[in-house]
Amino acid sequence: MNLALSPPRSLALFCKVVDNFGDIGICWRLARQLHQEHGIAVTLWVDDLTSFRRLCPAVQTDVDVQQVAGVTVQHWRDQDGVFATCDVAELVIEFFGCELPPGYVAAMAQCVPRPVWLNLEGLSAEAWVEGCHTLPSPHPRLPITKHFFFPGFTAQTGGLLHEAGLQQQRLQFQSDPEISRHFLATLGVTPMEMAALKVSLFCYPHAPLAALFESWQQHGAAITCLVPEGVAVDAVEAFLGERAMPGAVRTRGSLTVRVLPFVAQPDYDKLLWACDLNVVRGEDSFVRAQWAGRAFVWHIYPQDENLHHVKLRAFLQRYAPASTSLIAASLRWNDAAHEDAHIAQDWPVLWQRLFADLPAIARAATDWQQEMQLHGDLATNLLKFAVAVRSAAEENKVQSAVAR
Ligand code: TRH
Repeated sequence: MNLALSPPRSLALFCKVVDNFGDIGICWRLARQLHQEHGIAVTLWVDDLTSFRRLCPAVQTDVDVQQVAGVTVQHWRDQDGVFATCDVAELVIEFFGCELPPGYVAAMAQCVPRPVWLNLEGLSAEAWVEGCHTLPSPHPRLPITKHFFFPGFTAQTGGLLHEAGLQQQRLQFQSDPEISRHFLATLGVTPMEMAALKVSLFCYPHAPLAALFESWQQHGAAITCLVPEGVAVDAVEAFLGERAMPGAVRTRGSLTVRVLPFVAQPDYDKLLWACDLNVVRGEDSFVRAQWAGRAFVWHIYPQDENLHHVKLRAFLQRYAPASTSLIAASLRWNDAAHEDAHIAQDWPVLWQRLFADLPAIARAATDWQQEMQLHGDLATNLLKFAVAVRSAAEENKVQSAVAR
């Protein structure tokens, strides 16, 4: 068998948790998928086991090396360490430009053949991504090249993370209201709260939550807002008038706010599937909301000089299900509507319009999912690219030998 033409059998995925849960959320999802669906021996190097445990309760925080769902989880403590070539995986991924331990890179450079080295970047709908996807970046001193790999929304990018059975699981869940009711009941949601319009809320603390809660109180029809523990704590506590612990609940006007436990990652999907509208943030929950087939409003991760507004607009332009009401609410929610005089409506009107459009947005979301799936899933695309890099390296070796 020509190894250069077969997918790598081992992977080392390096993840530094910059903040919150997205870094480890994405890496854990990718690690699991590459192991479970592609049979790869995966080692996930992660520096923050406490954050990891929030979304995967099986993780132990005081262990250096552990097996979780078939993946080797290695606590990444520092940049030190001397590594041998036998320590190096066939595929090495650094997430979001996190710097690999220098000793590991030195060992990579000594391997024959060299491992495939990828930098997995953040998700953006901006056009420049297509031009940068798969670009090589030779190491300044060592004979090894890293390639950039970008997730994205077009065929010229790496696509989106998407597990093989995901749509089937979701459709099964959504086709039987009893499954959803049972799931919500395990989180403490009452039948009366379930009967209302259900919204899950996952946003950053700077979101204009007071204005949102105020509008929803005046909505007329009942709204249940389900907030996992730890999300926008100050604003949630101001509404509740008590500590935002799981089980805390308060109704004012049309709006009931209930605090849920922060659930394990697979259950977070179910929460999205069970709600009529999802407010999501960052990168991973944003992608999961797209696969949920329900309307969502994205609270984008803030960046200097409002660069995130450019990213938000780039996405809204691409996202076919985005109705005028969804665009208006998304821009206002992210404080990005200054240039758009026509959407300077008051909050209650904005939300009323969006609520009226929810069924149509959910219908259009199915077409969007199908379009995204045409690009393949990120894990499979990444492996295909790794094979292409390996075979190109092999080809170069043959060419050089012939030339000699
Ligand atoms: O938590 P986030 O804001 O994470 C990130 C990071 O800030 C990162 O540095 C930045 O680069 C990125 O955003 C853009 O949002 P995100 O990406 O949605 O990740 C949240 C993860 O937490 C996701 O995997 C879903 C998971 N989750 C649960 O497992 N259970 C829960 O109850 C909730 C609310 C989320």
